[in-house]
Amino acid sequence: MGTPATNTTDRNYYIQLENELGAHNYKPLDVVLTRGEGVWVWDVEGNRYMDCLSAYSAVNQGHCHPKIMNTLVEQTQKLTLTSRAFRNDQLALFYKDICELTNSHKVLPMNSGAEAVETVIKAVRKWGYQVKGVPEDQAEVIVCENNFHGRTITIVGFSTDQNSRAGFGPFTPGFKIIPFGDADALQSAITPNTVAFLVEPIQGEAGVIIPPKGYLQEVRSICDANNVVLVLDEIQTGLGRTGKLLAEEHENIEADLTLIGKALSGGYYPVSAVLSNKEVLGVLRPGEHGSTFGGNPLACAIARTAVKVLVEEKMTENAALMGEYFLNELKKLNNPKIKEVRGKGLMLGVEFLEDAGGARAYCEKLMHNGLLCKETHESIIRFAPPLVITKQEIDWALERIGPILSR
Ligand code: IF1
Repeated sequence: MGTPATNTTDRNYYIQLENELGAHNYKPLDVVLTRGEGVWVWDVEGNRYMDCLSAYSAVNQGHCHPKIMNTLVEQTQKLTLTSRAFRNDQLALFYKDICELTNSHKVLPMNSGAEAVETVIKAVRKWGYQVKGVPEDQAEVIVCENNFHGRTITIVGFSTDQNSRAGFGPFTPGFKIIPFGDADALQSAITPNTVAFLVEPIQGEAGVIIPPKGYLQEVRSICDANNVVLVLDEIQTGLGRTGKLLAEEHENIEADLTLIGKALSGGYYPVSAVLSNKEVLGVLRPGEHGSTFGGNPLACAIARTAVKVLVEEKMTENAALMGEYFLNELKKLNNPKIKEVRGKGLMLGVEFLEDAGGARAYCEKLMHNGLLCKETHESIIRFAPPLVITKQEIDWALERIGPILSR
């Protein structure tokens, strides 16, 4: 198959090449995108779609936000990567902006969300040995059923999703799994060797699972009473997605360590970070942790603008307002096959009954009507558009969702 002189508009050219040359670790919808702006994306054939996935909440600011792009172009022409063997003029400013924004007092920058999760596991284990007095190699971290924290061997080792873990053993020891949303289960699982509880404030991949009201407050008290570090994975729920800057704010608590990523760069660059407001990161001494790209000047410059526009353009407030409207309208869907409609801010899920024929079929139909979304666990459709969405754009989406999801 020869390469066409210019980018062909025939999506099948791209699909066949991907199928022939790429590993098949994804089953994407057969739409080949070439341009994005705000909530809209266009495919190679010129069709326009509303993006209701936002790259799993990495483009909260909307596709190709011009101010973030300008920062990327500007910084790219100055300095992109120095390694952490030397300092640069963007890292300290990134620390300052992020700490002021999130009321944190220490930051450890990484690249992917999974790297931030791995980093926090190393930090809490070392804190356990050096500060809490847990015997060497006995540290326990408690996680929840149906968690999603990334794809590394250690992380999938404590997943309860067979697709994520089957065939990848042997796994890292030192993790206990408890039901999500059950504070008593956390209390019962804690031992003198427990160093941390790692949990998503709302479980995204599990299907927008919102814990009972008061759960995070109970968890906060239990961790305080047992000298257990509370780690909230806000890589998907953070940075405005649920209508608060961090989802923990819905329950007026503060995690000891918070993980952010994805929208931290507005979709321009892999940037993640471990935020701390408890003395834990201090256990990491020079040479004990790091990464080639972690905290590079390009990543830091982009992240600074990405959070700046999030705040300046009141995207979090918009997510709360538009999310409530979107949720209330979705709840009006009149389809006996719908089991539940739920969400917080612009993190919404429509769950179908098992015998509804699967959420994927609905996603395919929505795609043919100009709306891109993704099913999770066969029976749930997630709706998570960029936080810049307007009421008019939500109405445009509802005009398409209504007829399709009501059948
Ligand atoms: C894929 C899922 C979502 C995350 C939370 C850590 C990470 C993620 C709460 C790791 C990443 C991504 C991974 C991506 C699809 C997407 C996803 F379907 F996989 F589970 F969003 F729900 N914590 N989630 O959601 O961050 O290393 O990817 O930067 O693996 O296909 P990452």
